[in-house]
Amino acid sequence: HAIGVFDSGVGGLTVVRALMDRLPFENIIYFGDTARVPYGVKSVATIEHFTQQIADFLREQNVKMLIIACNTMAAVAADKVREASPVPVLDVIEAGAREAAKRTKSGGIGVIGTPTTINSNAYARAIHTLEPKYRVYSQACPLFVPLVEEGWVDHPVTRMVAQEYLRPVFVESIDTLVLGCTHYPLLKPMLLDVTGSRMELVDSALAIADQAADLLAEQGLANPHRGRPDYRCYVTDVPVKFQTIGERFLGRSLGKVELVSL
Ligand code: DGN
Repeated sequence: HAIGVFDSGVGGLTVVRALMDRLPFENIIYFGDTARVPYGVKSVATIEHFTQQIADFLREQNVKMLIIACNTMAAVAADKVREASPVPVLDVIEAGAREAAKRTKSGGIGVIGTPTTINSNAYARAIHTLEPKYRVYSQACPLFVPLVEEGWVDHPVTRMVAQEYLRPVFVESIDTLVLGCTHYPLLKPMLLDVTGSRMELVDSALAIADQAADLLAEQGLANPHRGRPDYRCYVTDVPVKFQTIGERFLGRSLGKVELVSL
């Protein structure tokens, strides 16, 4: 059985990358809804509907665990997926919130993400469930997704945009910054430069890979075979530059990509 990972597009491959590194013997099935991305601007009802379709598709592949890699989907549809799932469901928001709560010393936590993720307030809710005293400061950074997809991860334009979003008043209120979007781990070096090297950057992809490893061990679900794992990638469209962008997110060759419709 495989771990099923899904996202609205290519971004969730940052989560797959973290899983491949952390759990090198696990089979992984990735689903990217590339025909309908971006989800960040759609209504809650539509996002819930799409999310459910993807979860159903992965369930039919007999996955042993579902990972919602997309912050936008996790923000609005995680509860619905959990209700309907016979297998454990992990999501990047819960994982990122837990990690941030563990790492902050001052109790000031910053969250950056797409407008839908930030407007949903899901990170603040998840952090406050863990520790009501923590102060959460949020900032939507809509320009980061296209800049990362353009490959401008170390570019003066992206640096200026980051300085604009992460103003001193925001940065000075926090000691921990949650990268609340699948695309942002690629901006880590620049964000550390802009926010100061002492800032704790929470990469939800790494956090969820640790959580997945713990859960597999706890529930005895880890793959007993220590052979070469099977990786499968399903998408609903193969857009221009999909291979190039996907490989940048995954940090290695994508392998075979299968086109499906839901
Ligand atoms: N994967 C989405 C997220 O983590 O919020 C970003 C891409 C999108 O749907 N705009």
